[in-house]
Amino acid sequence: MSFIIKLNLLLLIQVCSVIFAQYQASTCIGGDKFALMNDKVTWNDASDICLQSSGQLAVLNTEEISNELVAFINDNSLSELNSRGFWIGLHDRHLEDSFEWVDGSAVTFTNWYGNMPDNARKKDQCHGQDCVQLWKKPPTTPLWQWDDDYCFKRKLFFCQYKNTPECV
Ligand SMILES: [Ca+2]
Repeated sequence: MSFIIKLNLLLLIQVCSVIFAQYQASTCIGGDKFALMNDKVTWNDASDICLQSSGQLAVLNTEEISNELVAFINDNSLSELNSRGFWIGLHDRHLEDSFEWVDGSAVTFTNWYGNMPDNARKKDQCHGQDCVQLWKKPPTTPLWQWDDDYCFKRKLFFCQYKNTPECV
């Protein structure tokens, strides 16, 4: 009996550590929770991790959401964790140069950096760059904008949890 209790307790601790170790910082924007996750992973893995925890890769489909997330990054010096960028839920994997949000919402607001997207093919002749990161260049500017990058690159990422009770 006590063995089973101990086993259950061990499982509970393991499950809890998985749930609670996932993100290192979060903020509420418009009733949704945006959480910076712990792992540097490919865009596909980032999307899967968000889905598995009942969320989605962050959808920054309005200027207000975009500005608030950038302010959160700057106010908390999150760039010190990764100065090159964070995966967000935007991609053109289905049709080149036809960008779509992971939740299907319309791409009306955009925040591309300089001459991006450029679908550079240097490291992937077949697909080019089909996944979008929130990017800061040069590293000293507080301005974060969108850049298409190779989906296989491993980056930190933001998950979005809609209508989270703690944010309502
Ligand atoms: Ca592309």
